[in-house]
Amino acid sequence: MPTALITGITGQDGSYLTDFLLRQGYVVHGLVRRNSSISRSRLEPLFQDKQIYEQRLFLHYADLDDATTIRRILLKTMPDEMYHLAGQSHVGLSFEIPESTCQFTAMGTLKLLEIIRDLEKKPRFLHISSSEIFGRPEQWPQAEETPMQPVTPYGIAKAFATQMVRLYRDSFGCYACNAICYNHESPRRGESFVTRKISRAAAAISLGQQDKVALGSLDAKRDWGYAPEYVDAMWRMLQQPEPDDFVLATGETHQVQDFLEAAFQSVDLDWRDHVEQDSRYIRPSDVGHLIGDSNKALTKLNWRAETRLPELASIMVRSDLELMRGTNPAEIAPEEKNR
Ligand code: GDR
Repeated sequence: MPTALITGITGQDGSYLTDFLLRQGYVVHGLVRRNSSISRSRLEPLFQDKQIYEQRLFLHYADLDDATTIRRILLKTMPDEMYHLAGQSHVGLSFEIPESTCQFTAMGTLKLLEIIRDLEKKPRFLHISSSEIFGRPEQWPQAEETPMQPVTPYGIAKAFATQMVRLYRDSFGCYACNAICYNHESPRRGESFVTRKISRAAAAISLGQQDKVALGSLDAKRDWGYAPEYVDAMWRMLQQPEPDDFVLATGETHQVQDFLEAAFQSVDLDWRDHVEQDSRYIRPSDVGHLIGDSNKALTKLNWRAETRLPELASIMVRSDLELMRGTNPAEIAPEEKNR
C-alpha cells in the first residue's frame, strides 16, 4: 500500500486529503500539534471507524519546529508522499503575529526540506503555496511564472517557502512541488474565514438565532473554489513523472458582496438587512486583483475546478443549517473561534 504523511491533517484540506487518500488505498500518517485538540476535529468520523483508525490512519504528535521528532517519524513511517499543509493560514492574523507566522510558514517549510534532503528514501513532497505570493500583481490572470509581489506577512512567508521548494528541487534533486492555491472553501472551512463566517451567519439568521454579522471589506475580490476538488489536484501533482509547480484556481473572481448575495439568497434573505461593517476586520494591507490561470493543471493534470460561487455558497449554507439543527453528524464544527 502506498504511504502518505500529511502535516496539518486536522485542517480543512488535511481532512479532505485524508478521505481522498484512504479511498485510493493509502496508509495515511498525520502530524498533529501537541496542543491541538483531535477530539471534535474534522477527522472525528474516521477516529470512530475501527477499520481505519490505527489500521490505515495514524497520528503522530509533532510541532513544525520539532525537527528531531519529525525526522524520527519520517524514518519510521518512510512515506512515499508527503503533503505539507500545516502553518498559520489566517492572512489577517498574520499582521498581529508576523513572527510566529514566518516561523511556522516559512522556516517550518525549510526545516522539512532540510530533513528530506538528508533522507536516503526521499518522499515526494508537496507544499501548499498560496495566491497571496502574487500580492498586487501586474499580470492577470496569474500563472506559475508570474513574479511574486506579496503584501502581507503571510504572503511573504509563503513566497519564501515557495522559493525554497524550487531551490531544493533544482539544486538538491528533491521531488518537491508547489500547489499555488487560490482560496478554496467548504463546509469544513475554519469559522474565521470570510466565506464560512457568511455561511454560518446566513444559516443562524434564517433560524432566528442571530440578526447581524460584522464584516470587513465587502469589495475585496477573490477566486473562490471548492476544497475537495483542490486536494484531488494535489494528489495528481505527486503522480507526475517530474516535479513541478501548478496554479490551482477557478479562473473567476468575485467580490465578498457576491458571496453574501449567493449565501443569503439561498435562504431567501437580503444580506443588506443583516451586515454591519467593522473596521477590526479591515487589514492594514490586502492583495489586489487575484485571479488564477490553471491552464497548466488542465493540460498536464487533466484537472479543472468545477464548482463555482453560487453553488459553493449554497453547499456551505446548507451544511451549516444542518449542523445547527443537529442533523449533519458527518461535518463536525471545527475548533477555530470567530474573529
Ligand atoms: P484570504 O481569506 O485572506 O484570502 O486567505 P479570508 O477568507 O480570510 O479573506 C478573504 C477576503 O475577505 C475580506 N473580509 C474578511 N475576511 C475575514 N477573514 N473576516 C471578515 O470578517 C472579513 N470581511 C471581509 C478580507 O479582507 C479578504 O480580502 C485565504 C487563506 O486560506 C490563506 O491561507 C490562503 O493562502 C488564501 O486564502 C489563498
